[in-house]
Amino acid sequence: MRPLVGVIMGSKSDWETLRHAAETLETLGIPYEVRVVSAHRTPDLMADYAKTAKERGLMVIIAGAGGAAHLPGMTAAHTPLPVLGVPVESKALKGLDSLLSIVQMPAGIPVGTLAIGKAGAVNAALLAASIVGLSYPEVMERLEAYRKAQTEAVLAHPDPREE
Ligand code: RP5
Repeated sequence: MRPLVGVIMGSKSDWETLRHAAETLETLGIPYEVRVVSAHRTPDLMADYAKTAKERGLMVIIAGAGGAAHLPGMTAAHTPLPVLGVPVESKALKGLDSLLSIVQMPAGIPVGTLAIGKAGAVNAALLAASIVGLSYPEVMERLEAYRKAQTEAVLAHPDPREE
């Protein structure tokens, strides 16, 4: 099946974070593609990727970047698709720079911004599942099953000292 979610990142070094989004999409059986697309190093590729995303059938773009993280905002500027931004934890400022770069979009072009790092990557995929699930009931069912299993796992082990 053709990809419904595009997972892009500013650098190969972001994969360690974004792979958690990819793994979560796989768990939920959502077809996706993965690309390194840099706002700074490959600006033309970024514009082309974003401009053609909708006609290629993507429904959501997950964009992860670190530091002066322009990728999610610039991607959103070139497509009407929902863009979910994942701030990658940077060495110098621990990802606070990435977070503020992504979250502080001026009114007019939104980026749905998630938490810094792995939690943000996983949640971006879950949010993508909620969006895709509006058109694909089987995806919504798998998302609901994922959440039910998560609840049951917590309830099954109420004692935090348990090994
Ligand atoms: C950003 O610069 C990338 O998203 C990455 O998080 C950061 C560092 O990139 P590399 O120098 O590791 O390629 O554009």
